Amino acid sequence: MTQVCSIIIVMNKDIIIASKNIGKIKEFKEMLEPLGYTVFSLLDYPEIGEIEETGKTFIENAIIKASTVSKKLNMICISDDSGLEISAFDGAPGIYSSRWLGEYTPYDLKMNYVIYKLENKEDRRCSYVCAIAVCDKDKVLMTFEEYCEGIVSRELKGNNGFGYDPFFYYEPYQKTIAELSSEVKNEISHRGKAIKKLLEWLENENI
Ligand code: ITT
Repeated sequence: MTQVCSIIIVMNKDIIIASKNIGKIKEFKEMLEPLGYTVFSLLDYPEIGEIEETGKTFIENAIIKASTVSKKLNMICISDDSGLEISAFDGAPGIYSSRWLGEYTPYDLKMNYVIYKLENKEDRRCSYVCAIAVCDKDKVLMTFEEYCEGIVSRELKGNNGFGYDPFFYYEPYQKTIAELSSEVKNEISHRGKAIKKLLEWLENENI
């Protein structure tokens, strides 16, 4: 049965990302669709409800999401669990990044709160983490984890990207990630780097 599912994926190059996050899905599509993959997400499967992220690490949560959806759809699934780590906050919000300070609190408010808290702090380092898991039901086929290092800027800048991008200052380009084009973000970001590894793996596996 598993082999039959794999064959379907080989022929169609269909990929399902176990995510409802529009920003993430857009980045997966930007990187995978030019190479002939058709990317589906949980937005195409509203019947799959909330998945509880009970893991203690990005990788654990990525595996929970990919394996849960793989079992429900009976096909290989890919997931992304990611977040922001702020050095002066001992790595918070980390795996809680999306719900931190309230699930429905606008990101502008969350970022301005951080800027206020770091006002007199010297250590403004932060990093993005992205864990990707590929699962065939309970079987973990592969995991990747990648990072992007930055500093928390003193003001919000830029309208591209999503989430914390307007205050994530990427020193090599002297811009926030929200000021970078999506092409540049996909080159340097935690997710872009993890998706590149995923692509190599998919090609090697002939998926
Ligand atoms: P799914 O579980 O449905 O994928 P989610 O948003 O809940 O959606 P996560 O639990 O992985 O996913 O949380 C990721 C959060 O980390 C995301 O909502 C942002 O707050 C932050 N984040 C991750 N990558 C980011 C990026 O590239 N730019 C800005 N913020 C990012």
